[in-house]
Amino acid sequence: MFGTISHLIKEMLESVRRSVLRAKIKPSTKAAAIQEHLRCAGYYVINDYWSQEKCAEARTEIDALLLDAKTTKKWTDDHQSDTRFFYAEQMGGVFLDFLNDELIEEVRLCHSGRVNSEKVIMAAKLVHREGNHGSGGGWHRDSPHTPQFKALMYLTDVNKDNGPFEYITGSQKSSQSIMDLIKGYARPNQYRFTNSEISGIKNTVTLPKVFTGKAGTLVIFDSKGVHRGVPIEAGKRYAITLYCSDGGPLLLH
Ligand SMILES: O=C(O)CCC(=O)C(=O)O
Repeated sequence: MFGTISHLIKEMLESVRRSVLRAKIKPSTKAAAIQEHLRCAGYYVINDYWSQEKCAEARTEIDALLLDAKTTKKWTDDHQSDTRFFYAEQMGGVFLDFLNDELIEEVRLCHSGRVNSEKVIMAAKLVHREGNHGSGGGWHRDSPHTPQFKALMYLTDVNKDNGPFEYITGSQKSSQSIMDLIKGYARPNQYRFTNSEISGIKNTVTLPKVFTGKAGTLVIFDSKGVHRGVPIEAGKRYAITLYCSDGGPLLLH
C-alpha cells in the first residue's frame, strides 16, 4: 500500500515539475513538433538522418574498438551477444558529431526542460547468440518516474530479425503508469518486466511498435517508457545511443 501511494505521489509531482521546467523553454517550430510527438507517443523517428557513408564510418570505428584489447570501457553480456563501448565520443569523429547534434539537443532541451545535461555516446555491436536477451537485456524502463531522453542511430539496416528496438507506445505517460498500477499490470516503482507482465501492459495501450529501418534511421525516445531491443534471431546490428542525464548524475544502463 505504501509503495502504491509513493508511486502515485511521485508520478503526480513529476508531471507538475516537468510542465514547469518545459514552460521555460522556447523551442523552434521543428523541435516543438518533434517533442510533442515524443510527449504523446514516447518516440519520434527520422529516416535517412545520417548518410550511408557516415554510418559506414561509424561501423569501421566500432570494429576498430572491438580489436583494441587495451580499451577499458568495453562491456559484453553473458551470452557474448551485446558488446558496448561507453564514452565513444572521446574518439571524436562521427561519435562526437552525434553527441553535439543541434536538432537532437534542442529536442532534448524541450522534452526535459533541463538546460544542463551530462551526455555520453554508447557504441554497440550486437550479434546473434543462442538465448540472447537483446539490447538492454529485456523489457524495462530506464527510470520508473522521470522522463529520460535517448537517441538511437541505426548503423546497419535493421529488420525484424536483427534486434530492432521495440517500444510500448504511450507507456512513458504518467497517466498510463498510474493506470497500469491500478490494473495490477505493474508493481510500484518497477524497472524490469517479464514477457508475461508485458502482455498485460500491451493490452491497456496500443501494440508495441517495432522499429525496423535502414542504416541512418534516428529514433529519439523517452526511455521512461517500456522498451527493449528484440532478441537477435539472425545477423548483427551496429548502433550508437546518446545517453543524457536529467539534471542529476548520468545513469548508464
Ligand atoms: O538498443 C536497443 O534497441 C534498446 C536500447 C535500450 O534498451 C536502452 O537504451 O535502454
